[in-house]
Amino acid sequence: MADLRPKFLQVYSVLKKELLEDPSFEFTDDSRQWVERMLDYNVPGGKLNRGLSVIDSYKYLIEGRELTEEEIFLASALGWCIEWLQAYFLVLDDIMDSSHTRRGQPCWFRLPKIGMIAINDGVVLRNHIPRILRNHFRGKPYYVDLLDLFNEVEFQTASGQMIDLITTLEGEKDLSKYTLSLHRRIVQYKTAYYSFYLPVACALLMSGENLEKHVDVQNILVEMGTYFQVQDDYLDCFGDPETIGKIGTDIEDFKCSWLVVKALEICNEDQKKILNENYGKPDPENVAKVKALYNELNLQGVFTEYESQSYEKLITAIEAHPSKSVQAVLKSFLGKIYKRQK
Ligand code: GPP
Ligand code: MG
Ligand code: MG
Ligand code: MG
Repeated sequence: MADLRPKFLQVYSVLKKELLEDPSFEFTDDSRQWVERMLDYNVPGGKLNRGLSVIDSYKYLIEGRELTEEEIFLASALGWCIEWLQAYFLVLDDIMDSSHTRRGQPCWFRLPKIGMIAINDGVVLRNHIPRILRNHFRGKPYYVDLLDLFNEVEFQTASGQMIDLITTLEGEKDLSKYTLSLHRRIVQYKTAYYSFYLPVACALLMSGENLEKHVDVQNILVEMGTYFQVQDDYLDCFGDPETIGKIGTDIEDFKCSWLVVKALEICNEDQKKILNENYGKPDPENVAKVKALYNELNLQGVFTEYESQSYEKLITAIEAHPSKSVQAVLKSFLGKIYKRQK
């Protein structure tokens, strides 16, 4: 498939320009510069997998003909809406998780003179999405469905983020509640819907499909998203910060990570004591003890096993789908994340 990235990046410039000339706000030079810098810092610097997947998926869905320039533009605009949504989530998530770096640079709120203005920047990023949709999709028959989809997915993500956060509350730190089923619930909501279902759902709407008829596709994508967040949890501890562009904080933050859930599943009583004494503390010595225990329990091996099993299960589920073009969409998505290092 031809490289979609250059065209996709051109569309970013068009959308940014429109937002910087938004007639609903009387920009001053200062405010325009603020928004432009904020967008360039937070929106386009990631892997762009979610955004590019909209165009990719749409191509498979219409099968057998070239996309028109208009279709490429519209699929890219939807892809960028997802990248905007992601930027909004990440700006806020990094504050909530006390993170330091993101995409190989300091988190936005860590920059001088940004601080808690980052919260409002997150709100601005979020509000850009319906403006992009209105500018380019208002006349389309699927406009209402698009708005509804973005609202629904944002609600699901915020709900997942809420469970992710309230399980770590000070005074209620209790590892006995960290089970695979709690982990599943958290990651399904905080990650899977917006990262996996949303791009494909956008492509389905653009190709005239009714989303209610594609619950089976949603189920497979939620499975894939769960696998993706398990990878994220794994990389938080075992990934190379240079490669993933961020420094892990899950152990310090007492997160219900897949790693701690697995550790609790297989550890003996002495090892459980080490976890209880060291998990969720900011001191590097405590963190090092948790990491040493993860190594002792061979969690890298446990993860490798999980990874190949998930892959097999997903491929089986995908190949059971009646439509070859839907299969192609899902396989292409899976291919992008299997054994990822970043
Ligand atoms: C990823 O969790 C989840 C999100 C980015 C959703 C945030 C949702 C909000 C409503 C703000 P994570 O903290 O494991 O991601 P990372 O490892 O990239 O920080
Ligand atoms: Mg985070
Ligand atoms: Mg988080
Ligand atoms: Mg993470």
